[in-house]
Amino acid sequence: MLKSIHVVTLFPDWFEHFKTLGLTGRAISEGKVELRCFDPREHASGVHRSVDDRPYGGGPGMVMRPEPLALAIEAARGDPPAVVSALTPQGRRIDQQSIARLAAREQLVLVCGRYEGIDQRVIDALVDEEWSIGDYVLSGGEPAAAVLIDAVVRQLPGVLGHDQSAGEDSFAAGLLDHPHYTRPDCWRRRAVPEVLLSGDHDRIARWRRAQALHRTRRLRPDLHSAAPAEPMDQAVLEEFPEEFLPPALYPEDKSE
Ligand code: 4HQ
Repeated sequence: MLKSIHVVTLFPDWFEHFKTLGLTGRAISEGKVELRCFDPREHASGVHRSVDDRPYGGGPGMVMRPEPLALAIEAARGDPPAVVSALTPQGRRIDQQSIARLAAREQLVLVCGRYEGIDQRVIDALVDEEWSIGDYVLSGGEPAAAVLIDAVVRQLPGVLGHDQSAGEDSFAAGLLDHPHYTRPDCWRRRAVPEVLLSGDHDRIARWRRAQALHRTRRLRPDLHSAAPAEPMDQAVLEEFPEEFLPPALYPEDKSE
């Protein structure tokens, strides 16, 4: 189970607030997981401590210089060396299954590139795997590392509240979540679905399962085909068929 996350970044400040906030912040302050940054600039020699240089072959932008980055990665991976993961657009797309596997490791070493990227020789020599958060271009790997860390840390035992559990997330079941509602029961003439006010917890669970199935089939047919079916699914879908009309508007509402 995950104990420590080492982030190689030219912007350790990026993680200063991040590591204090929300679920991740609590997990760290309670000592359930440790987050440390390793800054290549601390390994850069010379008065200018420069960490980037112009690309061989010409062209716009700069490339991260190999030696300061390599020294930071070597400090971060420790001895014996942990698996080193870089956040890059070439990487394998992260999904919930990969998050579960990453959360099962003892240590994560996450390398965040900046500028046009990392000298390929550092990737060849020191990076074991590459991960991407999606097909769009970031200006640095830091937001991608933060996404990975957030998703991984909420998997750790005791990080979610006792009545929640990462294993019961709709996504863990391969489906999108059902819709959520809170008070008031009528807001701007929109009512909360009647079943949620019924107090019948089995019926509520069946309604939620039906909504998750409807939503996933409509919005993400790819996920829907891959999701494991529950024995009750057919019955649940007959009890709660997809509604094409929005719920009726109430004549009056109780919103503030
Ligand atoms: N990067 N998923 C870092 C990304 C990216 C992504 C572009 C990585 C810039 C310097 N990382 N370089 N998408 O867009 O992980």
